[in-house]
Amino acid sequence: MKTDIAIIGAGPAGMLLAHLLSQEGISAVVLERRDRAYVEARVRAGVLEQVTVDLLRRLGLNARMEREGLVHGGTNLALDGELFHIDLAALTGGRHVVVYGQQEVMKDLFDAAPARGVEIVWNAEDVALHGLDGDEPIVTWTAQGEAKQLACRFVAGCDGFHGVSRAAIPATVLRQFERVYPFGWLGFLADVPPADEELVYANHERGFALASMRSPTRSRYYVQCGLEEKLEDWPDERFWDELCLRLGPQLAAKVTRGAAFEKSIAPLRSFVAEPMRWGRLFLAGDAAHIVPPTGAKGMNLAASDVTFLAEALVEFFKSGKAGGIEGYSARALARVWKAERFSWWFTSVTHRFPEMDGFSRRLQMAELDYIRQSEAAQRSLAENYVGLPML
Ligand code: RFL
Ligand code: PHB
Repeated sequence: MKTDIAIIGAGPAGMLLAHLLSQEGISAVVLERRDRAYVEARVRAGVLEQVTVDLLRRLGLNARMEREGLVHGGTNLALDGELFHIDLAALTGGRHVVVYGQQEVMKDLFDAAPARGVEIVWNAEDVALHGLDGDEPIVTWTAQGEAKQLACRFVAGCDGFHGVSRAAIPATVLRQFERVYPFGWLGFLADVPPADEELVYANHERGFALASMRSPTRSRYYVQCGLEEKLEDWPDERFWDELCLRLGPQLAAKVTRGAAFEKSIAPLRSFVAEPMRWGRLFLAGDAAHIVPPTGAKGMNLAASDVTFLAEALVEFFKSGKAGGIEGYSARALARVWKAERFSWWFTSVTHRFPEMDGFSRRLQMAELDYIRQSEAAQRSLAENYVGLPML
């Protein structure tokens, strides 16, 4: 087998890149370790930045998102139960976010793949990358015990945090920067109407809580939890009680309880690998960086990375110029680090840290109170939340 770009991983980064390249007539094959049902069932991101919405429009994969996505021109913060509104649209010259689940984005990307000639190899086991520092990389894998290989011009490592691509960069070249947070998020998905029309990020003395949604009839809620906690420790009633306590009485009165059909615990981490290119290998999305979910940036960064990468590859294949390819890592990292900063900051002001003393707690309260009172502070939050420009 032969192709221009071998893409490792059929998550948002890999599939968006495959569609972008196919639109420009550049051939690509996506190699995915799991099957489609598994990838589609993973409950993850919920909020799309303008950049991601624009990308789906450019690809002509926006019909269902326009129909079913919920446009949010504002969001809310809560401090010990007291709510205040951040008018994202007014503060950013009319920008907004769209609530449309990652699962729905993936379904749209997979559904459109066959008609657009986007080739996906499912259940590709033991993917390995070879010859990345030469001109003719090769990707090998096994399919039902049979050895396979793909010759290509470039490899796009879109295989997430636990993939093989980042590890193919020599340790002497790769630099990794990391913060691990001493807590996780316990997430609940239930078919009950959301408590509010918009999201609510709540800082409470007992810990962080988030009220989010997938549709007018499906709610997504999170509470901060300890890393040692297990799902068995959280029967539905305990979750709803804790959530309501942290959201405060005003919002709790509007919470509809119901059976959760998905529950998960995700640890929080900030991570960046530099550079995002080595030889003929490019990293994009979670393969290169992780943000804590507080800023809702993970999937959106995957979308901005592959937008930059597709631009560089198109330039190379259409005009033979390598400038875009050589500049990809620096260009992507400049945007990534700003999202890292925002996600770290938003996590720091909304969560309870185990080592927190009275002084740190009061600084946190003062910072949130400052945001409530200062339009300048609200604007800074809003412009980061809706997504910084693609420079
Ligand atoms: P993915 O989605 O992890 O996809 C990588 C794919 O590569 C495959 N793979 C391999 N394939 C072949 N060979 C190998 N050796 C392979 N190893 C792995 C995997 O099976 C998988 O299919 O990475 P990608 O494409 O970079 O996309 C990143 C996003 O999925 C992620 O950043 C977001 O989900 C993060 N995130 C959020 N992002 C947002 O933009 N907005 C949000 O509101 C938001 N909320 C969240 C989140 C992530 C969460 N969790 C569960 C970590 C909320 C949560 C709770
Ligand atoms: C979600 O709905 O899953 C979600 C929303 C906002 C976040 C993180 C997750 O910041």
